[in-house]
Amino acid sequence: MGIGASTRKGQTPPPPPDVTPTKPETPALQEPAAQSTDGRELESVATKAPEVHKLLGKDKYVKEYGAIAMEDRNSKKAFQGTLFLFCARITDDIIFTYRDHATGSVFAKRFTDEELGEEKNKQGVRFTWAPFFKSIATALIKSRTTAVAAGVNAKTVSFTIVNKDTPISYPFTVTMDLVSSKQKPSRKAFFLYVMEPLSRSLQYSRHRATEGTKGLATVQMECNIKVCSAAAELHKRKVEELLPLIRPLREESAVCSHVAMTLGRDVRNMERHIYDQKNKKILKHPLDALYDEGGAQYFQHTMWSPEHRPREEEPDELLMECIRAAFPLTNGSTLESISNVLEQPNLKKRIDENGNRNLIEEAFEIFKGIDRWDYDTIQLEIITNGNALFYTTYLLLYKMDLVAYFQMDDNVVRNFLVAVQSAYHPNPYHNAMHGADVTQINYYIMIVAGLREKCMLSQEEVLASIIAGAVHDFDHPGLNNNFHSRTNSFLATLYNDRSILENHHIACTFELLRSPRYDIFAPLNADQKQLVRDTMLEMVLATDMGNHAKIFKNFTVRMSETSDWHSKKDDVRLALSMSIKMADISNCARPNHIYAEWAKNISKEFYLQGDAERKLQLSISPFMDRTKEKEEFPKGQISFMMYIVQPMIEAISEFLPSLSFGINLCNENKDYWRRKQEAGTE
Ligand code: 8BR
Ligand code: ZN
Repeated sequence: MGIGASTRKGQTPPPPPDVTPTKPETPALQEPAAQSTDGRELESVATKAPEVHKLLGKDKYVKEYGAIAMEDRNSKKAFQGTLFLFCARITDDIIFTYRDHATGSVFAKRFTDEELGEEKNKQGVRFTWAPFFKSIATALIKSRTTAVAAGVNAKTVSFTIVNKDTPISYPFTVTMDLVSSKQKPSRKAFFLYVMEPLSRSLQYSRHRATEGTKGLATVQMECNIKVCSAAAELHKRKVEELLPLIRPLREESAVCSHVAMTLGRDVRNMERHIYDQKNKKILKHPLDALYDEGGAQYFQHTMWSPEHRPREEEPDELLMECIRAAFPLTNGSTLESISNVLEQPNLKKRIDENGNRNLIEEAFEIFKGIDRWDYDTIQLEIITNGNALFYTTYLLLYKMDLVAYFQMDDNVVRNFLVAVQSAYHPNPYHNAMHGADVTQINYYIMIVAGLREKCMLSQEEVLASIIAGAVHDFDHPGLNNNFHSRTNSFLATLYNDRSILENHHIACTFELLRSPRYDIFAPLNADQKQLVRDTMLEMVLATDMGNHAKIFKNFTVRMSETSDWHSKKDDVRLALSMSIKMADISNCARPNHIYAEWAKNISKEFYLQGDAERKLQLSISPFMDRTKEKEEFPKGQISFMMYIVQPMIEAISEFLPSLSFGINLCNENKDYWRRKQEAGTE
């Protein structure tokens, strides 16, 4: 039986009762509906905001029925085709659809309220809306119209608009355009113009059959759920179709990014050497000056750590100004529209004169993703010549309006962020780009995923959390805590083998903050300073993976005991610690092309430590022996994900459910290594 069967005689809903208008009908629209375009796609339909319609009778005769479907009896053959009239979900547009049974072609015409008003006037229909809709609905229910070909790519249906109180009637014609055919099938069009009204029509019949037991709202909701799951299925299939095409391209692009990133780093190092040679002496970094005065001893972690002479980069003045112009987002502006500020006359002129438009535009494209889990730190690092940490943190401080709120000095903020960034060594993994990555994901968990609301964070805590992300691996030498302990390094002695590096990262940061040039917290009062400091200490120290089991257990116990995460300071700090810890290892739960890049980086760093251990005739730490890379590294990553990352993302998803997508991503990354292992054993 064809599609038209859903409205067989006997199951056809009865004609709607007469309307008794309670208020005068509005002839023209008060609020015009959004402009419709012929090629509207499912996605855009789904994201449009609902609108209040104003056409009297539309609810009753079109919307309430969901869909009125009729058979076209034009031909002698039964079920020649089916005509639907219904309101689109979300947009509430009125849609006429015709599906021809013989050819499978689908024709459709969509009207916004405004467009239908114009069409009604154009065709000279003088009646108000109620008789208009009633006449069309009745004609459809009683199969009193037919779809007639209007050329090859269109069908026309004609209605007679009557009003029982007057002898006059008006003709009204709708021409529907071809939207899907055998030659050019469109699954989306079929779904939107046939499946959706059909399932609504079925639901409506069910509602009639079970009247009294289920409300119409429930039936409509059930119908919408069905329609949405079918749409989701459609999208899933499309994604599955596209994935095999995208994967190799991503891999290729990852290789290019990696080369660009490594070359960028080498070039910057060369530049430093050339500069030093030319100047015959090494200029003192302000941090070194601080250490001369007896601060934490900067480069004394171990003689095995490669020499690092921080050089402060000059951030791009105009790019910073554009960031300040775009953030905080003001009423009505969205991340999508931030590039509009680049067209502000004063900025536009200077950008054009300065010649940095490409950099600024590209950076702004990346900034649009600041609220996304796949924010492109790697690309930002490449295009800004190694300044991803600076710009990401600078942007976040302005986006969260913290600079204005705490009356921070913009120059001090710059000095501080430049110094923090330059304190990161050009290690393969623990470099400034990792700092940027952790800052953004920690921000994501706090602001986008909802930790701030759940813990009712104060502005001081938000500030502390952002800065904690930025500084959390400050001056990391690329060798881990265990190496420091085993080699009796200066820092191991200083911190008594307890969270050696983490103590160093945060101690150096506060050492830097002692100087007015860098003291971004100077405007805060004593209590605020204490709160920021305590929060930062707790967060950065929590990144020591040596304390992972303890912190994780603490968190799961508190999860089982309480749902109030804001009343006790310890709970707030625990939640923030989990956030930065998750961010620190989040690369394993990021899209595979991002994860693969970080995995490559961490393996390089592991092998450099392994080389140092070999030279020292120490036993080589697990997963750090480059001669065993092929068999050990995938295993190590799989175990790390299974025993550390996966439980972490699962626990944090229970805490903030919107993060649960990370579980699948982590599984995909595990599968990535399993696939590689299988390929290796074939
Ligand atoms: P840090 O970044 O603070 O060092 O903490 C993360 C630690 O987890 C790394 O130093 C490393 O020992 C371990 N790790 C492993 Br194993 N694989 C990792 C990965 N893919 N990403 C991040 N950390 C990883
Ligand atoms: Zn880290």
